[in-house]
Amino acid sequence: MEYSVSVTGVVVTECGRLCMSIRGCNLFHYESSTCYILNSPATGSINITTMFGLENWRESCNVTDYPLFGGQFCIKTFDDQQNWATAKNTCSQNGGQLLTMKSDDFFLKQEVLKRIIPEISDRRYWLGGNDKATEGDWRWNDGSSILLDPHYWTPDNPSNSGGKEDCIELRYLHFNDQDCAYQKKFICEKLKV
Ligand SMILES: [Ca+2]
Ligand SMILES: [Ca+2]
Repeated sequence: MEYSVSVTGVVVTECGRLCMSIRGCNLFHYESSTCYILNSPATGSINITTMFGLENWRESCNVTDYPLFGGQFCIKTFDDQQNWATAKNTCSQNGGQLLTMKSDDFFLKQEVLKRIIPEISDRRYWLGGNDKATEGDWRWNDGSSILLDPHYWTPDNPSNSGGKEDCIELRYLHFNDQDCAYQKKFICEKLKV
């Protein structure tokens, strides 16, 4: 595979951001602190294992059915539909948690999700954020704050429509606040061990 750019001494999230920032970049490979950018359109099907260098990163996420992405997190999508609280429990029962997309890994996870969620499907999945405790104070399930930055949210959200949107769904690969009672697909993650 031919790479048009390589940068050393970066972390994998910077590599993802670099790819995002380069027009035409749709592949990157990260290995040994070096970021390799493929700056041309891919043809045929995309092999995410090769794309993210996973052939070198088949490290344990405790269970084999959670693929490791970006060298640091393990993500699995669940296609059965559950309300937010049930989805949260299902992730816990699987030894993980509903997916977080914090500011230091948002763009990398967005890139991963762009590739593992089929384009034609309804890309709506529960994520692990809510403002149940205090309206408008958005928190991940570990208690950390979620910024009201338009880079992360879909336009005009969070909207708290109907006064009852307290859970975050992934929509168009961004955040939308939604009624926690709705049944949705969801995404769990495990941290690399
Ligand atoms: Ca709300
Ligand atoms: Ca909303």
